[in-house]
Amino acid sequence: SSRLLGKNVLITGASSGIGEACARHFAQARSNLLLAARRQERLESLKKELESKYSGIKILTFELDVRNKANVNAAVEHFGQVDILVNNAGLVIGLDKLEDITEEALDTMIDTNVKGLVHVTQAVLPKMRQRNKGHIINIGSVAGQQPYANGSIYCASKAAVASITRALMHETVDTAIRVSEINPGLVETEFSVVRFRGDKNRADSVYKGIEPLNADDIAETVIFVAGRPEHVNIAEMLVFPTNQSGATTVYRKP
Ligand code: NDP
Ligand code: 8X3
Repeated sequence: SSRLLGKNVLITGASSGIGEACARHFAQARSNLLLAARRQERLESLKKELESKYSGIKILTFELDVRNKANVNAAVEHFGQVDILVNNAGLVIGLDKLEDITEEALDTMIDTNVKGLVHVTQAVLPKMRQRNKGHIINIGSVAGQQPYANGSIYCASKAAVASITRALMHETVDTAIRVSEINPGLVETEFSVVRFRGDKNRADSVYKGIEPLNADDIAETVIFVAGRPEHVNIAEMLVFPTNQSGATTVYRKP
């Protein structure tokens, strides 16, 4: 959409999966990219690739761990004006019963998916309020609407994202700032590899017998949401692969 031309788009978790695909799609729409993640070398090679493909767009990268508030503030300072924030950085660790979840996994999920999203939003929002302009797009999950066994903390973290998104929508209702949430079902990214701590075979089994969404499918929805006219806010979207109907209801070809 030409509405995205020249916009400054901050994408957290742009080093992989949905965030990386969002970077490609916003670049194609001639937006400027502000790319953040812990693995900065990946951001640098993405930047090189997209700069050579699309002339005239500006791309900045920043090594960011969203769990660290000072690091977040430094990133947002470095980036300058943010027109669109895609709060995408997030992860799940393990598929475990509540009593088996380690303190480290608990902290990692809550600190990244909830506190990290809050840190980035807090860093960006005051300037959006000053300008009375801006769009915050949060990546939630079907898991935030439908908790499933062995997913308690991840599901809770995404339920928190839903609550924060809706509360913020209320808090900005008297402004031109838009707040949106996109809730994907199964998307094949590095998500399950991270979940199973690098066990690629186990990760692959999550997508056996079903054609999952890919990162581009979700990036297309992000672009759609971001590209509506300023008086239109897509408040919420739930996006499934065709053979998924709920968090754990998936049809798999035998
Ligand atoms: P990936 O693992 O492919 O990407 C996750 C991204 O998050 C990476 O770029 C990673 O970058 C970044 N990230 C993780 N921790 C941090 C951190 N502390 N600070 C900064 N960046 C961080 O998974 P997806 O693309 O699938 O995940 C993106 C979002 O989509 C997540 O919020 C996830 O919960 C959500 N989602 C995914 C679904 C799926 O089925 N895949 C379904 C529904 C929602 P780095 O490691 O370099 O920091
Ligand atoms: C990711 C989807 O169902 O694996 O949010 O939790 S699920």
